[in-house]
Amino acid sequence: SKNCSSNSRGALIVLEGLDRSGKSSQSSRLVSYLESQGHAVELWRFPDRNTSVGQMISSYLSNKSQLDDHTIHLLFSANRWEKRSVMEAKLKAGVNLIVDRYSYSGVAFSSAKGLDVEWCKAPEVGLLAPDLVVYLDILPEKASERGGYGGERYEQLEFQKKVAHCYEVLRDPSWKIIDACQPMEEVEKQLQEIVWDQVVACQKGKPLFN
Ligand code: T5A
Ligand code: NA
Repeated sequence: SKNCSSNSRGALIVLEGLDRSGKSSQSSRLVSYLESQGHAVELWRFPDRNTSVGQMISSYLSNKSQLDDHTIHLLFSANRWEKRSVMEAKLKAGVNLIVDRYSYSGVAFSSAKGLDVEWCKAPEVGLLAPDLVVYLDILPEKASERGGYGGERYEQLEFQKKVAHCYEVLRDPSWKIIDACQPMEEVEKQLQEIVWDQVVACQKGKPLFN
C-alpha cells in the first residue's frame, strides 16, 4: 500500500509490452489525460534515438549496423543512464514521467536472445525505480497482425514469442496487466483508472532508489 503523506515528487510510470502492443498510442493518450487533469507530465521513451548512443541503437535496429548482443545490450542501458539525472531532476521538480519502455525491455529482449538474465539485469542497477509498471498484454500472433511489422530487427513472430516468455519470467506481482487486445478506448480507460488509483490520487512515498 502506498504512503499517502506529503511528498509531492512526480511519479515514474512505465509502459511495457511486445512490439505493437500499443505502448506509444497509450502513452500519449495517458499524457493528454493527465495534462487535462492539471498534472505536470512528460512523455519519455526508450530507446531515445536522439542522442549519439541512441543513433547507434537506431542504426542497429534498422539493420544498418551489426553489433555483438552484449554490446547492444549495454548501449540500451547506457541510453537510460545518460537520461537518468535529467529524469531525477524532473521527478524531484514534481513532473510525472510516462515512459514508453524501460529496463524491463532491456532485459526481456536481450535474454530472449539467450543472454543470461542476471547479466542483463546488472547494468540496470542504480537506475530510477518506477512507481508503476503497466504491461500491455497481447499474444505475439495478435500483435504481428497489427499494421504488419516494419523492417526493424526484432519485429519477427518467433522472436516476439521468446520475448513474451521472458517478460513472463520478469514480471512481478506489483505489475498491472491490461488486456491490450481490447479496443483502444477501453485500454485507455483502464490505464487511466490504474494510474489514478496507484499514483495520482495518492501522494508518492516511495524512494527513487531500490
Ligand atoms: N528494445 C528496447 C531493446 O531490445 N532493449 C531496450 O532496452 C529497449 C528500450 C524498439 C525496439 O527496441 C527493443 C524493443 C523494440 O523491439 P520501440 O522504438 O519502442 O523499440 O519500437 P516498438 O515497441 O516496436 O514500437 P511499436 O510502435 O511497434 O509498438 P507500440 O508502441 O507498442 O504500439 P503502437 O502504439 O505504435 O501501436 C502499433 C499499431 O497497433 C495499433 C496502432 O494504431 C498501430 O497501428 N493499435 C491497436 N489496434 C487495435 N486495438 C488496439 N487496442 C490498438 N492499440 C494500438
Ligand atoms: Na512504440
